[in-house]
This record gives sequence, structure tokens and C-alpha cells, in this order.
Amino acid sequence: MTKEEIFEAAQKAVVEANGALVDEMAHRGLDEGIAPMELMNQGFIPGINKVGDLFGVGKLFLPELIQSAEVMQKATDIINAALPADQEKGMGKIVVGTVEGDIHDIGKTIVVSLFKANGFEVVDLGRDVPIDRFIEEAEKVGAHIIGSSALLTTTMEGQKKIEQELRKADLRGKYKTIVGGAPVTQRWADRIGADAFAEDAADGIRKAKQLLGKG
Ligand code: B12
Repeated sequence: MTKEEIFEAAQKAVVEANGALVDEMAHRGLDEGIAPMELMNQGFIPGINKVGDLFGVGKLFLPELIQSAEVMQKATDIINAALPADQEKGMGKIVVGTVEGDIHDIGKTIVVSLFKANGFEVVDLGRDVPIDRFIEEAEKVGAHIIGSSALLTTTMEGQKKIEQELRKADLRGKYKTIVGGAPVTQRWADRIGADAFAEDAADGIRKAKQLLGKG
């Protein structure tokens, strides 16, 4: 199989919620030497995005969306396990979570793994995380960066609340903030006063390094 064929089959596997094919393509892609994040970005993510588009226009319904999300989780697990794990943790400390009211965590989980693989110490707060917890945890662990994920236009407000709460507690200058998630944009980051917006996990690493003066 060529690389393109593997990407195409990976995409199809997610769209069709075919767990066996996801498994096969993830392992096959890695065995053939495709970089884990390339396989994710060119194969599986276009698949789940297509599912989202079909769901958005009513061509696919919630049960199918859930099934595709499940096989996507499987792909994420295999890809994450293939990322280099034990790097020197000298890049900085980041707390990351999906904001309250939002249970989307596939992207956040990829971000966590890639940050770890790039030498960051990561505290993963999980999903549906109350806004106060982002700040409490950052204080507790002495984080440099607070990263938040939001996948719903309604829950993006949580990212704004993080900025507001930080200001209220007089802590805004203490942390750098990065926002991400499919509906999130640079414009939104500017509007709420976040330090950076990340398009994807790799962009997150770049921005985090820049913010900490290590870029
Ligand atoms: C999978 C999925 C689900 C799964 C989630 C499973 C899980 N464990 O995550 C399930 C089925 C549970 C689900 C539920 C719902 N979903 Co949904 N879902 C999706 C879907 C198809 C894909 C999301 C995804 O995983 N993408 C793949 C990952 C890799 O991408 P990502 O999350 O964007 O993350 C990347 C970047 O954004 C970035 N990033 C993200 N966060 C961060 C954070 C930091 C710090 C950094 C640096 C970077 C970063 O890096 C990541 C890696 O590259 C999207 C469609 C879409 N295109 O987004 C809809 C979508 C987000 N869902 C939607 C909806 C409506 C819902 C429901 C309300 C449906 C319902 N009626 O119940 C519920 C909401 C539940 C809730 N309260 O949260 C809508 C949202 C519409 C809107 N305007 O807000 C979408 C857009 C679908 C659509 N077209 O209508 N969903």
C-alpha cells in the first residue's frame, strides 16, 4: 500500500466506524515508517472531521458519531503509544483540559501526548473541567502555561472565563494561556486576551516554546 492509500483507508475506517480497519491501518502505517503525527493528521483526523461535517448537515446521526468517536479514540491510543515518551522534562509545565460543559477530549489527548513527547511536563485535567480548577491546579503545580480546549461554540465561553478569573485573582501575569479546539480562532484568542491560539497539537508546541522564550 502507498502512503496515500493508507491515509485514505484510515479516513474511511473512521467514517465507517470500522474498528478492525482502524487497528490495521494504524499499525500498518507505523510499520511502514509513517511518522505517528503524520498518520494522525493526514489519515485519522480528516476522517473524524468528515464525520463531523456529515453530522452537521444531518447525513449522519448521533449513534454513528459516537461509534466513529470510539474508533477514533482507538486510533489515538495507538498513535499516542508510538510517540516518544520519556523526554527530558525541561521545556516547562503545562496544565491542560477541556473546559466545563464540554466532553470532547480526542484533540486534547493528542495535545497532551505531543507536549509530553516534546519535553513538557503535563498535568492532564481531563474533560468537562470547572474553570476554577484550571487555575487551582496551575497554582498547585507551579505551571507556566494553562492550555484549554473547547469544541462547542457555547463552551468557548469557558476559555474567556479562564482569562477573566485569572485577572480577577491578579494572576494573569503569572501564566501564559493557550487556547485550542475546532471552533477556536486567533481572532477569538485576541478577543478574550489569551496569549496564543493553536491550530493543532504541533502548532501548540511551537507557540508554547515561543511563549516561554524557547522557540
Ligand atoms: C468526535 C465528536 C464527538 C464525540 C466526542 C468524543 C470524545 N471523547 O472526544 C461525541 C460523540 C461524544 C460528541 C458529542 C457531542 N458533539 Co461532537 N463532535 C465530534 C467531532 C466529529 C470531532 C471532534 C474531534 O475529536 N476532532 C478531532 C480532533 C483531533 O480535533 P480537535 O478536537 O479540533 O483538536 C485538535 C486542534 O483543535 C487542537 N486543539 C484542540 N484543543 C486544544 C487545546 C490546546 C491547549 C492546544 C494547544 C491545541 C488544541 O489540537 C488538536 C489536535 O490536532 C466534531 C466535529 C469537528 N470537526 O470538530 C463534532 C462537534 C464538535 N460536535 C458537535 C456537537 C453538536 C456535539 C453534541 C452537542 C451532540 C449532541 N447532540 O449530543 C455533543 C456534545 C457533548 C458535550 N457536552 O460536549 C458539533 C458542535 C457544533 C457547535 N457549533 O458547537 C460538531 C462541530 C459537529 C457538527 N458539525 O455539528 N462529539
